[in-house]
Amino acid sequence: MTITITAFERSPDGGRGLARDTRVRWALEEVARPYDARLVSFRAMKEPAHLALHPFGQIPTYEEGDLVLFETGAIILHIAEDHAGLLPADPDPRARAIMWMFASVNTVEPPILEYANAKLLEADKPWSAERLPIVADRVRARLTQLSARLGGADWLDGTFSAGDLMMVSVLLRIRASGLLDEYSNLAAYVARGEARPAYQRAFAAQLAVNRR
Ligand code: GTB
Repeated sequence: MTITITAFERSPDGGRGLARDTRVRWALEEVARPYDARLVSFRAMKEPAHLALHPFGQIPTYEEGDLVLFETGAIILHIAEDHAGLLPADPDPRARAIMWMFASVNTVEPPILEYANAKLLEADKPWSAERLPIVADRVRARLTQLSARLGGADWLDGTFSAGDLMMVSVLLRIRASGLLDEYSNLAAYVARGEARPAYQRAFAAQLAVNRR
């Protein structure tokens, strides 16, 4: 069955791979599942046809036959449950990999998004210079904890899983700030994720769209 995802017609990041379709592309590449990408403009995302797929008018969405999904974590969990390669078969490590998927978006990503918004949307506010270091410290608090847990391991829980795919994707969002480089094991962890051939193919696919 054909899989179709949606992605920005033109990503605001200019092809740095930070929009969330890259996470879905990466998961599909890891399990060697071909897919089509339908590109949508910001305007089209808010129109009824797209809102029928995604009630919040965002990308990515995922269509496979009659199944329509939105929310990146749910999409990746569906892909991982449907194909071998992204979740361990044993129940306990499988549950832990899913735990890391949730931790990435529920615990690590929120301060990272707060930081991104503070830099992007609040830079012109009179209180911005005072607030930004506070928000940066909230990111550091999470990175310190994550760094301590990862230690010298390659991946969060044994072999690479969907938990790592999502955590690496979340951490990529903060790399340009320099905060990630304060944690050499996390910087190396992200570089390991990026070096995976499946990530490279996903990155190239989204870049091809944004270089047009
Ligand atoms: N919780 C949802 C999920 O995980 O799927 C969040 C989806 C989401 O935030 N989608 C964004 C979107 O459609 C694109 S990825 N935004 C348009 C809108 O809300 O109107 C977030 C994103 C956007 C831009 C950059 N960037 O430029 O660096 C990075 C990430």
